[in-house]
Amino acid sequence: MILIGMLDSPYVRRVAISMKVLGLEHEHRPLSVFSDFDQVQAINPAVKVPTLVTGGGQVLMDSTLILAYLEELAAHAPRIRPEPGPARLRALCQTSYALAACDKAVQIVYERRLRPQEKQHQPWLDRVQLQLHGTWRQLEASLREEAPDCLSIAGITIAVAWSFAQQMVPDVMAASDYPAVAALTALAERQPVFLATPMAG
Ligand SMILES: N[C@@H](CCC(=O)N[C@@H](CS)C(=O)NCC(=O)O)C(=O)O
Repeated sequence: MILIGMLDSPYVRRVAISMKVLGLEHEHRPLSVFSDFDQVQAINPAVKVPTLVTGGGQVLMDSTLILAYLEELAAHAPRIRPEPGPARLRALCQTSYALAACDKAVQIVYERRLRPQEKQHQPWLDRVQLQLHGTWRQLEASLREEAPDCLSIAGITIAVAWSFAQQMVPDVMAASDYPAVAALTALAERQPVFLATPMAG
């Protein structure tokens, strides 16, 4: 199996870390959807990462769909989500908010980096920032009730989303506003699988 995409993408990083937790051997090709556009396009015409090339050569994208497939492959490996029931639903809700936080932070990065300064639209940026803060507030409240294992899908996704936000839009997100999120992330980032899968890797 081949995982395509750079680890500065929170979606790629959540898959890469989960694959290590699940013990799934794979090759990682850290191609950029921007500077390696043609190479990614040759593998996946949608030019989206993460892209997984399966052992049989099929091309699968979207981190959530990739993880659903990988969890089936690794049926006997450590489980990275709770058993069906209330705990699983909580994990799904937390994961959905963490993914929304990734989407909103990525939108800010794209607006700032890909549009010329004079074409940036402040009302759009204001809206996205409002959504981003609402998302993190919801997650902070949820973690104060019950924080997930930092090596579960919910824990991995929250931690990569928060590290991404801290690195890419630090002016928008203050760690002191979201202490439970920051604490879970600090714990996660100390784990060997996180250390072996750095954003800059
Ligand atoms: N929902 C997707 C989002 C993936 C995504 O948007 N990846 C970005 C990189 S961070 C990408 O492929 N950007 C290129 C583009 O959208 O053109 C997932 O969970 O994998």
